[in-house]
Amino acid sequence: CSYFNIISRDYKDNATAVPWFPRRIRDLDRFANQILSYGSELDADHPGFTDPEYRKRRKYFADIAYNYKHGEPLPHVDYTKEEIETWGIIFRNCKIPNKKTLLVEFLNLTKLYKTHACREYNHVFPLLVDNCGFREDNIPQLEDVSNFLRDCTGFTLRPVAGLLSSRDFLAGLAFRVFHSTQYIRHPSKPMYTPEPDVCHELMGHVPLFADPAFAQFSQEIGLASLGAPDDYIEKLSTIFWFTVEYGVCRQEGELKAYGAGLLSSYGELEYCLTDKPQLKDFEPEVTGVTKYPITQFQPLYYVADSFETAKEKTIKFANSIPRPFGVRYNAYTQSVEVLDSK
Ligand code: NLE
Ligand code: FE2
Repeated sequence: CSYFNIISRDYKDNATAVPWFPRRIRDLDRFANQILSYGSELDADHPGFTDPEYRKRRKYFADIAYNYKHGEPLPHVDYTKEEIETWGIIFRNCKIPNKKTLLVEFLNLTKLYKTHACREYNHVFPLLVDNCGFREDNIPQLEDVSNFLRDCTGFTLRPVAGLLSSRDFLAGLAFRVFHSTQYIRHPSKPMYTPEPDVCHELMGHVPLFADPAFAQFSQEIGLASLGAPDDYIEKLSTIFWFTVEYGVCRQEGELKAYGAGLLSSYGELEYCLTDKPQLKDFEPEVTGVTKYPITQFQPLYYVADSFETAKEKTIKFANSIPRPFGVRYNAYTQSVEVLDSK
């Protein structure tokens, strides 16, 4: 077909060519071959670096994701007793040793959601308990969760073998596809990890992708990224960071968390609504060029009025991206249509 006339895959050799992007949902299969680092390669400061069992497990998860093809059921995983325990700690009864009194405090992440999570999150979470096996003693299967999301908003999950480039990761969102890890964090550090894991995906991202307005907002970021120049990919992934990962919103005059990195971390969820971090209104132009740390609590959060206004602002920003064409998603064929002008 004539799809690829204007789009060159080896754009790096040709500064004026439009970077390649997926046009059909099964084109996402190509990303598996171009991951930046394989999921079993751990840095020396990773808590699992010196744990051979953990590394073996990470290799197992990376391999099943690497071999996954669009349309297949998501691989079923039998989680070990220890892995389910780690999940349980995060899901419920987080034990945090209090250094001052030397007592062990029993905290409850799912309790914290009532006061700290946005309305949409609290609406969906009980549905996940009822339909997808969200329980303290069970790590939900990605296949069940993906089917649930498909029913709600058409979002689906794909397992990912390692770190994707921002360009590839964002492109998935254009198809309402979310690349999800399936391994779990190392048991020595349950309260906060800088790296995504299945707890972060399931407790953080999944509930929001079941919300229609949020799903649409996420897809807009993805569509804006297709064929965009590198500096705009950087801005879009920064916008993603300050919204989908670490977004805070105002609801009935109160601040609430909707970012997945907050909702999967007891420590940061509590911290983000204290008076310690700085708050600014979400404005894509400004937000998109803000620097942020990736291994500690965020010093600054951007506040959105609603997912609708965040979406409108993002669409406006997307229109400023220099691209010689427009894009439109065709949900019937699960493909991206390229329009002559924007
Ligand atoms: N800090 C989050 C957590 O501990 O669940 C993960 C963030 C991944 C971007
Ligand atoms: Fe994430």
